[in-house]
Amino acid sequence: MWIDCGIHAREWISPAFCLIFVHYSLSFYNQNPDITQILDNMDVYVMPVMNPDGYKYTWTKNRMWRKNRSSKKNTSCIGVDLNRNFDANWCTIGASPDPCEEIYCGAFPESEPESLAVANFLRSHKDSIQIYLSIHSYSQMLIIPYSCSMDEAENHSDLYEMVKQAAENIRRYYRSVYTYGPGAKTIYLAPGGSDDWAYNIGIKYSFTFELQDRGHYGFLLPPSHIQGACNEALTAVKTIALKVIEKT
Ligand code: 0X9
Ligand code: ZN
Repeated sequence: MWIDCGIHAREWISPAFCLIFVHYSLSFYNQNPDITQILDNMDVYVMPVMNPDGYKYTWTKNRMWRKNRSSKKNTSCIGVDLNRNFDANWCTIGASPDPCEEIYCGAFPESEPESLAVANFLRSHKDSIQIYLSIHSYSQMLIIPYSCSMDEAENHSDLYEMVKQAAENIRRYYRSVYTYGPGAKTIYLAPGGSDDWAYNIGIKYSFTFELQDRGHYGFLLPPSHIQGACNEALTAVKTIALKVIEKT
């Protein structure tokens, strides 16, 4: 299983989730039966911050920055949306060729060092990685492919059942509502995303989670909400990982 956090700079709950996930794994292996079963059956790659320059910028200059911080000749606008820079219907409707836009797709697929590095790693490990998981915020959604087109994924019913069960577990344990479904139909058409790209290279259990909240604090989720938000996401990760283990 691969989990990345912090593709988008301002979504601070996301890097927090990666850290809490690692801490939980190290603390509760051999204590909690779910995480024990997961770690007994799979290796987990965790990338805590995919967009470190952007993330730093949100701490120092502009809390609402989304993209990376790359600069380009012929424009004073900075940054590429890393979640529009992957090779999945790259730069079609839902992304922008304008470097000044928040959803700028970059000069070509994998033009950015961050997306290129992740794509290279996943390409070289695709035969062993079964689950791709990307953590974002906010809106409380569990998203499955596709987001880059209105097509249905070939194993749609499998994926749909998994996110449905994950959302039900979150609801039961924490009384929080998460919606779920294919990205293009659940949020909006958004091509060039890492989840669709990973799915297309053969990682058939591919997900994007949008964590808390549903808009009250938005990206500015207060510290007191971090643990609760991450517990919900952890429930979803466990539900999905255990399902995949059961199938194999
Ligand atoms: O638009 C995005 O990249 C994600 N939403 S966010 O508010 N965190 O920016 C949704 C990503 C869903 N997946 C793809 N678009 N592939
Ligand atoms: Zn995001």
